[in-house]
Amino acid sequence: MPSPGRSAGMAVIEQIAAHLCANGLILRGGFNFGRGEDAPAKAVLLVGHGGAGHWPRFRAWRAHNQGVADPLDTWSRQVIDEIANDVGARAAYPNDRPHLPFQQWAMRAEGLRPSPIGILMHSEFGLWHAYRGALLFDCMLALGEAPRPRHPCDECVARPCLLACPVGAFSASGYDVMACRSHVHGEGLNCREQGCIARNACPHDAYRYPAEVQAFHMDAFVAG
Ligand code: B12
Ligand code: SF4
Ligand code: SF4
Repeated sequence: MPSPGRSAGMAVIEQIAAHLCANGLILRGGFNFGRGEDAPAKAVLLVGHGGAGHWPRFRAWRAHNQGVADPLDTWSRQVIDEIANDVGARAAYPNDRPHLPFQQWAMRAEGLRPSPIGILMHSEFGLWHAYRGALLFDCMLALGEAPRPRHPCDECVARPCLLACPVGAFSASGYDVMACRSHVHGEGLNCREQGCIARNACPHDAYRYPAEVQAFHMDAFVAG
């Protein structure tokens, strides 16, 4: 447990990072909310994965938990709830309702910016990363300034991600969820089996999820 003082120390953050690492997850930065800001806590640390680093752990867990509903969310809750309990934080999840602004938090925590297709671009992981939860603290954390990483989209002139969707779901007016959904539910076998073609068109693909992981997420998208 962190001391009840004003600032949780680096030791707590290192303890969290080690516990996450043992589960294939990583700390995705954090920040202190501003004084007077409408916020659910005084500080937040984000938990997620870069590439599919979590997948072997999750798959091993799933082999012993067949038939569990929302398996990735359930596994994430088990791992992150336990850590939250150990360090005296509250856990929050991206699919909790009302939806918490995970992408806005990620922009503050790691200095990320959105790609033209909505997914946040990461200088190392490209479009291949996501958030599995957040740890909310009722005390300030000893955190430095957010990094200001390179934004690869700034240097990408061709923008193939915007051209690849077979139904033109991405345009200047945003992401056409209905067009995407009806294609994925209908003729879009490629999207269902191999993942979003627009996301896969990005050349920053060193951490691209394996086909099995992409198919898992598309199944969830179709079912949702
Ligand atoms: C609702 C939702 C959806 C909806 C609608 C998206 C939309 N039009 O906004 C649907 C079901 C369609 C969807 C789909 C996907 N989503 Co989604 N989604 C969410 C969810 C649960 C809530 C978004 C929200 O309303 N937040 C509340 C507002 C207040 O928070 P916010 O930070 O301001 O919200 C930002 C987003 O809405 C974003 N946004 C706007 N348009 C789009 C379009 C896309 C494609 C994305 C990814 C984001 C996005 O703009 C806001 C920026 O401030 C978030 C998790 C979360 N809690 O944020 C995930 C989240 C945004 N989704 C995510 C992902 C990866 C996807 C998919 C790419 C993956 C998938 N296969 O499921 C798909 C895209 C479809 C595809 N072609 O594959 C990730 C993004 C990670 C990242 N690297 O940025 C998140 C953060 C979940 C996570 N666990 O990490 N999603
Ligand atoms: S294709 Fe280019 S613009 Fe699109 S997400 Fe990748 S780097 Fe960014
Ligand atoms: S999943 Fe398929 S239809 Fe939906 S945005 Fe991606 S490429 Fe387009």
